[in-house]
Amino acid sequence: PESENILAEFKTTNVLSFSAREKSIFIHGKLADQDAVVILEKTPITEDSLAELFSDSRLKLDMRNDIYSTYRLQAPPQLNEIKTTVVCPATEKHVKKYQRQETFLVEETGEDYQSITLPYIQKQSLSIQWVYNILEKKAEAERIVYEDLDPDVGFVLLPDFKWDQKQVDNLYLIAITHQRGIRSLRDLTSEHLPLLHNIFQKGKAAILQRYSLPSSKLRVYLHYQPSYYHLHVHFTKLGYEAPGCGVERAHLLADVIQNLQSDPEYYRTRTLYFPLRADDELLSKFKEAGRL
Ligand code: M7G
Repeated sequence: PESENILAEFKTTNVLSFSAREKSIFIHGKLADQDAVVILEKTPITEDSLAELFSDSRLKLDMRNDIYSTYRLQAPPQLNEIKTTVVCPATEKHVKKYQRQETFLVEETGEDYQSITLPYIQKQSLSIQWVYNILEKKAEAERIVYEDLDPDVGFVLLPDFKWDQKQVDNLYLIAITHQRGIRSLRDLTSEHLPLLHNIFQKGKAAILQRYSLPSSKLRVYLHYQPSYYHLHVHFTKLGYEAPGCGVERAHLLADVIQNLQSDPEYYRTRTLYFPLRADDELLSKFKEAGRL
C-alpha cells in the first residue's frame, strides 16, 4: 500500500551513523515537531532481479580503457528502492541506540543483576508495546510466518523489521513468546525448557517449510542485554552479519538449553558479560557501584 511522503516534512538534526560499506545512514531529526529517527538502507542486488535489471535499465558510460569499462546503471524504480525505517516519536534511548559509540564490556554477577541492572530496567527500558501489538494481532498480523497459540510454550514467529524479505541471504526472523513477564536470559530457569525447546524445534521447522532453509543454515540466539525486555529469539541465516549482532551479546539457543539442563539456575547465578555504550546510563550505574 502506498502512503503519503511523510519524509518531505523531515528536518535533519544530525547524522547518527553512516556506513559506505553497508550503504546505510541513520539520521536523527524532527517530523512535525516530534523527535524521529530515520534509517535508510540500500537493499542487496539479488540474482532473481538480474534479468529485469539488465533488460530494463539505462546504462551511461563513465569510461572505457582497453578491455575495461565502467558505467552508471539507472535501474527501473522497483529495483532501486531504499529500505526505510521511521521511529516517531523517538525517545532519547532510541536516538542513543542508533548512535555509533564506543563500547565497554561489563561483567555482571547474579548479584549485580539484582542490585544494579534489574532496578534500572524496571524503570528505564524501551516500551514493548510493539511486542504486545504483535501478540494481540493489532500489528503485523499478516506478516506472521508461524504461530503456536499455547499460553505457556507458544510463540509468534515473524520477519524482523530489519529484513525486507526480498532474499533469503539476509533472512532474519524473531520468535516472540506468548508468555509475558520473561524479561531476558536472566529470568530463564529449567522451568522454561519446554518453551525453549518448542521455539527451537517449531521455529526451525517453520523456516524450513517456508524458506527451504535447513537448520544447518541458521543462527538461533538471544541477546543479553536485549533492547526490549520481553523474551524473544533471533533466527538469522548463518553467515549473515546482522547489524547489532556482536559476539558479546549473542547467546546461542542450543547452548542456553544445555546450560539450563545442567544447572536449572544457570542464568540466575552466572556472571554474564555484555558491551554497553559509553553514554548508556546502565554503564554509569555499574561505575557508581564500583563495578567498573
Ligand atoms: P533485541 O535483542 O531486543 O534488540 O532484539 P536489538 O534491536 O538491539 O537487537 C529486538 C529485535 O526486534 C531486533 O532484531 C529488532 O530489529 C526487532 N524489532 C524491533 N521492533 C521495534 C520491531 C517491530 O516493530 N517489528 C518487528 N517485526 N521487529 C522489530
